[in-house]
Amino acid sequence: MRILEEVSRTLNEYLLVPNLTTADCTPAAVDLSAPLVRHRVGDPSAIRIAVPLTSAIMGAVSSPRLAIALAQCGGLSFIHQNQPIESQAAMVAAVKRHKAGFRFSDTNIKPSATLGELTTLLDAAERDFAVVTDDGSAHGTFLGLISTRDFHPQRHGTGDSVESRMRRAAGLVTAPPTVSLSEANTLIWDHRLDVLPVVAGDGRLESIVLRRDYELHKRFHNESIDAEKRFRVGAGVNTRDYSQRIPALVEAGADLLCLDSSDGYSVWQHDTLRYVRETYGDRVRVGAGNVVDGRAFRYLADAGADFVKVGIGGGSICITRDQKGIGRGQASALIDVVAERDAYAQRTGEYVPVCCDGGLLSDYHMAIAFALGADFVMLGRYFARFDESPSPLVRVGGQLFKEYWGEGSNRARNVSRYEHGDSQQLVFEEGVDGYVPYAGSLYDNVATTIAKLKATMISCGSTALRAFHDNAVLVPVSHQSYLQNTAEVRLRDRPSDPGQ
Ligand code: MZP
Repeated sequence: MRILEEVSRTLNEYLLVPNLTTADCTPAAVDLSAPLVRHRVGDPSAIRIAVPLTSAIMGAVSSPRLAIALAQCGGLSFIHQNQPIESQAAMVAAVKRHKAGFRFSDTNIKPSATLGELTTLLDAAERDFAVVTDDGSAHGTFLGLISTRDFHPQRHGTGDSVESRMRRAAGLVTAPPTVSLSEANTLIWDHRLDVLPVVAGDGRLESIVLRRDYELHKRFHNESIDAEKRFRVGAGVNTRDYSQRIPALVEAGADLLCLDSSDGYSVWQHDTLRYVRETYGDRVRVGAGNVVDGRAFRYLADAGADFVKVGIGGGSICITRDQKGIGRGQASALIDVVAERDAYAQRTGEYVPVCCDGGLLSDYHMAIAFALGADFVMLGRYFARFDESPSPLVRVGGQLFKEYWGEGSNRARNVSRYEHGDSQQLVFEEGVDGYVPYAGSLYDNVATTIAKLKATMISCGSTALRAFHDNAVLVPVSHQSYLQNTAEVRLRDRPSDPGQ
């Protein structure tokens, strides 16, 4: 037996102490891009994301719709693997088929169409945006564009006409086809546009640039508008049917895979990683986990993992600690694994990114995770609350909620057993089946989260994630100071609402 000396700490138990903010620390200067896969120290990672947020490998979270929305914002989703190989591969293929902008859409629509009609049309055509012409044909006079991300039926109602919404969202400014990405960006910002149509001399629409696509691509591409982009998407895999599932996902176009298990420190993960390396070399990238200490990180990194996921028992729907007594506070786990990641990089010259997964219940928890050294984070509850997640929206006691369940819950297991013929019985549950408050659109919420992360980094005098980690000064909070932070205590001190 060995008892670790330190107490197991959560992300809640730390606060950041500001560093000097210098004149170059502005929101525009903050770079949130992050490496996703193993690379030689000093070389760039072959897969990077512009925003360090990934969505959890869960049936209630990562659907094609959410994957597209998150990729548009610069993050990445992992399509869940608690389903037959064919349906998971079909979901991956659906994301890859979707056009990431930069291209003329043949989906034309009349200005009199309603938003409801537009949604149906765009969904059927797997398009992100529609061209609006006066007569609804490809030869009609071009009026502008409307993109799915510009409206949310739940918020705006489906009766709004495309024209009225388009005028608000897209504007009618056009650019010539020779425009470069940075010129397009200037136009987009100057005119406060979400979409910029690019029109040839004869009035034909050549392509469009979307503000979010520009933000997504600008760090990695310095190209003019020529090329058709596809969204990136990841997929979960397991240690049982990997020799069939992985080839199907690769064939469907998955950009990145991840072994999906609550405890990744196992010979099964080692064998699966070896299979990927021997079969595909470096052509297929795969992460592993979850782990909570440096030993397990080293084991998976040595076996060839492209990234390692940290977190056992901290997920908002997780009852593994109650049921099995296994886990570790997320902050303690992260500190241990990050130290080993850096030692491993020094020893081997290979940098293996670390993902902080689960228990990130507020935006500031993400900031703490990055300060402690996470390269990127994985979120379940956060994304489950949005329009784009696949789970049902329900009204309970006059309030809107989205359903959210753990992959170790009876609900997830029943889907597997009854819908997919899986014969394995669930002896005990490790996850719960519940509700999370509905929070609206992913686009709005991710934009707010990014703004908060940037503001925190600026207060800490950093404009890049690695510098933020290197320079961060953190302080553990006492129970009393934690209580002082909670809204409950602050509200108690306010005069009571006279209307109550
Ligand atoms: P959260 O963002 O909701 O706090 O946590 C999401 C993470 O919880 C997932 O990425 C996964 O690692 C973990 N998870 C998923 N299902 C269960 C379960 O049923 C679970 N216990 O712990």
